[in-house]
Amino acid sequence: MLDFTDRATLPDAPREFGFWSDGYWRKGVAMFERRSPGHGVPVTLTPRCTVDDLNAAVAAARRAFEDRRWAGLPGADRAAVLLRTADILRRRRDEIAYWEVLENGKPISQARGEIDHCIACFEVGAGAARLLHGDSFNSLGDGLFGMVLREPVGVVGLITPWNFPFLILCERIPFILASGCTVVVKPSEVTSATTLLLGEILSEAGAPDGVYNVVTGSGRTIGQALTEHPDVDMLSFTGSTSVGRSCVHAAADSNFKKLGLELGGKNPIIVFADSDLEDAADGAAFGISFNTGQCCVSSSRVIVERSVAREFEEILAAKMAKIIVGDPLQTKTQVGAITTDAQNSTILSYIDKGKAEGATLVAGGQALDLGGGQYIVPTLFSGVTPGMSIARDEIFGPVLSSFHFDTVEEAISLANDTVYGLAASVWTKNIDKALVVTRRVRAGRFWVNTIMAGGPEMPLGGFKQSGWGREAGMYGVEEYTQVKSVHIEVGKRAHWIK
Ligand code: TXE
Repeated sequence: MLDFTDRATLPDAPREFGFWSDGYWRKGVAMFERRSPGHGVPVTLTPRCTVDDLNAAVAAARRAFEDRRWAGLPGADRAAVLLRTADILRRRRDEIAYWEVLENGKPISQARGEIDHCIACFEVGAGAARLLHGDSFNSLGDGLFGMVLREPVGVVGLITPWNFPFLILCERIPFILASGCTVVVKPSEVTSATTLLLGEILSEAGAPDGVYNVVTGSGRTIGQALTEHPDVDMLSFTGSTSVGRSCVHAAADSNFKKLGLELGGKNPIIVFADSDLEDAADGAAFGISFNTGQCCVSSSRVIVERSVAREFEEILAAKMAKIIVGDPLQTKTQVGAITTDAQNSTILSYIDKGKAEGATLVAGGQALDLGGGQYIVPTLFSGVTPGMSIARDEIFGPVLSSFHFDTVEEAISLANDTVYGLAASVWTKNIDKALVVTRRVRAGRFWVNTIMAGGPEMPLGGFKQSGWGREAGMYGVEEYTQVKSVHIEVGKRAHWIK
């Protein structure tokens, strides 16, 4: 019996999972072995599903949608399922956090906090299920009445990444289900366990068979087949900008499925001289180190007013040196392991590029050997110029680049000098500067004197090449609907044929 409390240890043998389709666990034929990025030992076995498995899951989701076993229920009944799911998640919180840690490498205390956020997503989703409504037009004259109905889009395909396997899932599933849609999820092959566990949890909460299905496997086979599937009405994809682009092509070449895309970011944090520099440095250290910087909204570019740049960087470097990097199963750990070997190599190669291109290394800059697993110390580069690769590319690791500015215009222009537009933050005690920057920086999520704050009531998504559409809150649930204009004649028709 595994212990999921603060005494949690590694499993003796990897846990084997089936995949979840049409309300039941199904046995995989070939399996994928996942090693814990924090320890290097095998922790889970998940199925490498076939395209036939995917087709069967899409067919189950289609049946569950068309016979109205889910969409036909009152919103209150869908809400009840989502609220019961929140209750079960509360009960199984430490267990889900445990598998998340073993597959992803994030610290256990962070993972538990994320499950709390997921519970809130289900509660907000339940509210959305009850509040979702259309519109009416009583302004078309006495002879005509207009209604705008919101209807579920249908069968949704959901492709999720490895950085927040359960959190990204839960920022979408409650809203997909609230709208009345059914869903087939393809999680990242390296972090599928918690997405699979949600199948039995939703079933226990009363979701009818076929409403939520999970097909595991590689992006190139299962993911690609889902994006091309002619019987999937909408695809929500979170991952790299390059795969996001291939989703657009696949949608165009198949059935013009509706798309929601949350892609990369190179997010600025603007620090003015009049800010509380201690607060801003704490925000910047958190913004780049949280989840080892493997976060689409990581603040990876700090843009600081030149008059305080040296002082700010000293405070920031001192704070970064105090961050506790280590074993993700220890509750005191703040920064855990890098999730994949490929990502680890990418981050280390960008640290080398930063040095080679002439930036000054102020903090970190090296891997940490803990005798197993892969760790990188939070890193700060100063004197970064816009042409450098560490200035432009999404590194997706704990590597922060510092730029200096003299005027508000210069700060805004540096912040917008990226193809991305996911998130941004500004630190100042001057309300005018805060508002000017908030209005002018192009990003879907914005923080003033804070960072990565918020809840599932607020929409999330990006401008520019960071994606299309919004997830969470009422904006999120509406993405999974389409509107139908209904025109009702009142009284006797005025005849065309006299
Ligand atoms: O992402 P992929 P990767 C960025 C980040 C990172 C880079 C590469 O910069 O370094 O992407 O990470 C599935 N058709 N982000 O390679 O490949 C895949 O199985 C359909 C930012 O891991 O985009 C997984 O489930 N699906 C990001 C999901 O896509 C395909 C989070 C994401 O993997 C597919 C992750 C295909 N052809 C990475 N190929 C964020 N916005 O948070 C792969 N997949």
